[in-house]
Amino acid sequence: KKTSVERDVTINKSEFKAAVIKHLHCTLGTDENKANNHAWWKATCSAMQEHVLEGIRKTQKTHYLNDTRAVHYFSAEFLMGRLLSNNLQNFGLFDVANDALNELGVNLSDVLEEEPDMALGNGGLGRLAACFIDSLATMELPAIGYGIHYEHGLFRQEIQGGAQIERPDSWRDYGNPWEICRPESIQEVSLFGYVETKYGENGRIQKEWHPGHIVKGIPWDIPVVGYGGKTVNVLRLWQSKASGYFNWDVFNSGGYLDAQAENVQAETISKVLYPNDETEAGKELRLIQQYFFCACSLKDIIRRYKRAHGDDWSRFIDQVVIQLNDTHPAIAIPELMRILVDRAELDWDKAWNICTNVFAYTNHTLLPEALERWPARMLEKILPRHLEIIYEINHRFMKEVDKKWPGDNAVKARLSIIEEGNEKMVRMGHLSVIGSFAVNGVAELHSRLVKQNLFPEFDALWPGKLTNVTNGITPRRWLKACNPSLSKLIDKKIGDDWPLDLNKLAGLEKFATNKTFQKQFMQVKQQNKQLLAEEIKASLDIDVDVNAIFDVQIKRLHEYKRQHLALLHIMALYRRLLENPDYDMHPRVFIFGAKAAPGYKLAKDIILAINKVADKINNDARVNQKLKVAFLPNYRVSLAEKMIPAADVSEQISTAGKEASGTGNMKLALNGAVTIGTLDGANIEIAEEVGDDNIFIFGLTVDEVNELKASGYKPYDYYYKNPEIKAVLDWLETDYFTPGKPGALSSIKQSLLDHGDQYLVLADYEAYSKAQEEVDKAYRDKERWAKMAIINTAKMGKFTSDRSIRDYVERIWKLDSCPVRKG
Ligand code: 26M
Repeated sequence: KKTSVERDVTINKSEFKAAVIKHLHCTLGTDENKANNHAWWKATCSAMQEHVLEGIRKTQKTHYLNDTRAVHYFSAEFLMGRLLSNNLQNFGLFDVANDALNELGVNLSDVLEEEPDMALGNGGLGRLAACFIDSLATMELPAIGYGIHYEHGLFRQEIQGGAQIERPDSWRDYGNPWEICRPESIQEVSLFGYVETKYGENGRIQKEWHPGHIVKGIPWDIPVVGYGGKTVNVLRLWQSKASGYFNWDVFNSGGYLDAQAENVQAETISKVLYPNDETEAGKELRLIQQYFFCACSLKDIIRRYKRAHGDDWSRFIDQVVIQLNDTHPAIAIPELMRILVDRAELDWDKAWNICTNVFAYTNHTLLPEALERWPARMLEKILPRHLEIIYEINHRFMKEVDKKWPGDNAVKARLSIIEEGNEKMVRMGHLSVIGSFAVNGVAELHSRLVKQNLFPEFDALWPGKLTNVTNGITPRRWLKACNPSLSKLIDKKIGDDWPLDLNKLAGLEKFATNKTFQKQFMQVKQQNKQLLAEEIKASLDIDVDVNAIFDVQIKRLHEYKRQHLALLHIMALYRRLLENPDYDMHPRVFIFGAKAAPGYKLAKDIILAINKVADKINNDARVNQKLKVAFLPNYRVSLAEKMIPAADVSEQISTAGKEASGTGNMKLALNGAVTIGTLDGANIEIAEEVGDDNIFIFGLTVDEVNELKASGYKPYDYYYKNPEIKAVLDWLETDYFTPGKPGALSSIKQSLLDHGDQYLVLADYEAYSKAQEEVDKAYRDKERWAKMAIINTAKMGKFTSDRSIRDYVERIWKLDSCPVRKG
């Protein structure tokens, strides 16, 4: 059978078996008779790690010998998920491993389930970083990811009495077989202290930072195996440790701190991932985390550069580009200035020229509460020299602004890095735009809004700097690995090179109306629904009918994403069924997955409400043949991989203008789910690809949202005008869903009526409800639905992260690929 993927690693079943046994014996010190699935998992990882390490060595040697320009992807989050199945898949050894383990009496899928997710991210932004490094390795581009080696990733979610409880995530407790510690590359990072101003003999003012603390950064490398297994890049994550250095002069007035307490402080830096997404936390430790990984990573980059180029900085901008994943790593800009000006003693202008040719910045949100601002006082305490540098950057920038808009103080106030007010704040977005040569949004609409609303004057000042790169997802994980049945069907129909060239999926379109193919496609969907039904039974003890519509909403819980809009509609369906037992609807299962930030009260109340409503509906014999609700706890990458292949309907219902892109929308459509969604983020581009007949678009547009808000939006009008809205909101306040506890869910009603319904849930309700009726109607026409589902898969070519990376490479990074070959 022909395979179009050239592979670097060839190893047969018996060799694989021998390698696994060897590691069972020699790495784990156990044997075939004693080993449980966890031991088999570790032994299989170790067997793979031999190839992985060989791949890393060859890749690094090749990049070194070719003195390649490389992209350095700085991100506070990398949401990697599980690695074994991905690495097997990308080395082309999945079937070999499956057969080998089978002969040993071991089931590979059970073994894969042993692996804890690497959940070092909150959601979209972190998962995007993981998809991007997969594409970079697959496309054989010289690249490294830099981030934080959190001891605890995103919390594990438990549901108790319907409410979210957070438990620590301990992904490394029993050892991580993939990571490689690199003690030879340990770095030291300074914090706190004060700045001394000195006058050099040449009259040059010299600044010397006398730090109060120095911490060590220990690098751990996670392999990133490209598809085909040729290039293996790394993700380098920094762990903090005490260095033993403590400047008593600085702190002697602050009282006694014993050595052990200092260790605890230093090690706290990489302890835990902040679980906020889309809310700026403003905590000292968060700023220290950001600086810690940026400083370590810059030192690492400079050490590598100097090995090849010595003290000559002139080629730095040819060799190094740094992509800032949101503003979380923006402190790298003043840090590089500090290194160049204070340490390398370059003039300011030379140093600034280097900076502004090295950094590029991606914006991921317009939500004002998510835009990072740090109190100047906090920066002064933790990074006193950096604050001075930021002031200097701003001073020079203000002069540039004055040239363009002479005497215009209002524009200066708007553009300044420093926000004046009660407390002076440093705007990290402004610093990022000023310090970068390119700034991008993550979908067409979002990038337009970044230009028009967020940074309009920056766009006027530097035309062309603000641009768009639409997000993407890796089809290796999000179709080939997570949906093997569909992948094999596609292979048979159009060949197996689509994972490297996703536009090839367009070849499926001509089969969209073919009865046989429709049947095969929908049979695969049915199988995947069966698997998810078993998961739902096991985790929630709910029986669901695989002939029902599986309607899936999976994403972080946030008001702007409007899970509560879906909830109101579910309650309305329930009410319609109670009022009219013959109410005509195709059976439907609403399936949710969502974590709420621990401090986000309303988000947690929405989770509680979904679970309470689910409880009632699922146990109400009057309706539960037609309606079910399942909230699957602990939504994470590995659970997404089970939910996405089983979805019929994809819920993408954010308020227009609020979801920067969305990437779950792409994953679901790629797996043949039909979207019900607003004209927001990448939904717009998905609609362009699949065509209006193959998506259910509803609701207000960005312009209509703005007009409605400008004209004075009154949610009560909708409450009084629409009896269904009134009925379900009033219902929420009774004790029907929370027996004995009336009012337990009333915060949702309050937010929609008394607190102004910021995200226009009530304004979009009727349109959503109508669109859902259209979904119902379409699904009942089996052929129509099969055609829609197939076209969704066929038209997702644009949304491969390979295309996103190609955009970055050609338009921003200017990189060449570097083939890694045997030897
Ligand atoms: C901020 C401060 C303190 C702690 C955490 C944060 C923080 C962490 C993550 C803030 C925002 C974070 O992520 C934002 C995010 O995930 N944005 C999403 O990015 C995706 C990839 O571009 C888009 O598809 C989503 O639309 C966008 O919401």
